[in-house]
Amino acid sequence: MITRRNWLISSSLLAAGGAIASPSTELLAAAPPEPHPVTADAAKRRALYAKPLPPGLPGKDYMPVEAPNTGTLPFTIVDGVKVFHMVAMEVWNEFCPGVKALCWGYNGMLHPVIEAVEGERVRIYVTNRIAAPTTVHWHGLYVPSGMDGVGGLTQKPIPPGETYKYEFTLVESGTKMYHSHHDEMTQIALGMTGLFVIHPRSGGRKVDRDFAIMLHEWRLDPGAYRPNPLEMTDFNLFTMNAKSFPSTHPLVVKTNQKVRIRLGNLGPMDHHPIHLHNYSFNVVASDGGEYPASAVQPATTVLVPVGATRTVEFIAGNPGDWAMHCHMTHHTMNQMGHNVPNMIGVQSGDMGNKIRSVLPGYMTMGTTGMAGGMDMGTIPNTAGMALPRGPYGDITMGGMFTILKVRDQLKSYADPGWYQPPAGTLALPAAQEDLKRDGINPQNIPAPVPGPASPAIAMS
Ligand SMILES: [Cu+2]
Repeated sequence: MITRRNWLISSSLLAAGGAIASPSTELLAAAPPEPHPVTADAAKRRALYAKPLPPGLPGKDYMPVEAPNTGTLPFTIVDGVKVFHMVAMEVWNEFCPGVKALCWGYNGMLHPVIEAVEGERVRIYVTNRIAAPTTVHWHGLYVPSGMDGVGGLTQKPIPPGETYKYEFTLVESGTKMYHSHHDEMTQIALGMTGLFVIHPRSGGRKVDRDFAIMLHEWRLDPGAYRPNPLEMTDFNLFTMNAKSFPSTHPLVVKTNQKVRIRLGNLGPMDHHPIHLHNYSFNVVASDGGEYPASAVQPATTVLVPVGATRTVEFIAGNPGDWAMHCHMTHHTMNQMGHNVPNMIGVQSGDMGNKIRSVLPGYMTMGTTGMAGGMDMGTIPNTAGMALPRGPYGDITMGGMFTILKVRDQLKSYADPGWYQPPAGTLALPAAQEDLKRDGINPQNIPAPVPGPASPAIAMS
């Protein structure tokens, strides 16, 4: 085999001998690239699973994932094959209190998880109960080409009312996905996506809790009841398993549990930097497989690109209520942050009602920002600034936001309510004696830097 070192030596010898020092294409072609370890392993697995292994069972061969706010598809076992039946259908989804829309999903759910075990054979029936032809593509799975689910390319789209059969052996473990691959712009925008979790045959690295969360973004115009698939940039509902905060069920864990969170993104356009407060987690895998140990990264934010999964793991050593959210600020604001004139510093008075009398649906931004609330009028089916209440006041976040609730004592994984911080561990108004001791005089506030004079604006 020609290694890079050999090649350098032979090149320098050639150069020393007065020959032309450029490498011949023959030499370069003879040096095979090192196979990626995951690809190499997959080749072994393909050989190993030429004869499928018996179906793995939850609780015995794997610990099922927990998918807050959605479900896992049921299966039966027939002659050693795990059989699923997906039904593509319209689903009414309530994103958050007061906002619902008619979406497209499967089996009455949005983003239901398919869960299986490496080495087993699956047979997945897909019945089409939406009004348009559809397919299901198995994203990141190694399947025969004719099972890849690309409408027109690898199969005929499934007509409304018909049932197609997919069947293949799962040769790789990992956090994979599935989604419609026919009229993707419409069908994905309406919700036809989900996680496909394949557990390693060995059981893999043990954790105490294993959460699965599908990220998504939607355009739902205020007052509308159908997401708009034509939107390209200005999405206004951001969800985890199809829910916006405060409807996202918290991730409830006991102190010191080992926690895994699998994040998938098949939203139409945006990548989501998901940030977990307090904890540094390890980013351990993508939909391509487990990262080699040398590539595992500690981080507090993981970017989940469109068309990819990321898996993070950490030990929940610090009790509390810890926010976990997309760090794009508009992705935690939902509809109220969109197409609204900037009203910071403007005395808007009764302007909203006046404009709405000629322009129904008009909204006015709060004049000190969004935390002051928005003048939404009475637009139905709108995620207005009806801010979720926390233990200390309004929580100025909605959208792609949930809470990791870590507790020393838990009787169940139901929502334990708000964290009660031990004495001395809560941010409070500073005591005068503390300020004095530390040499801080609150009266000593620097004057604002003078800016250009602006005319007084009164709009009432
Ligand atoms: Cu985001």
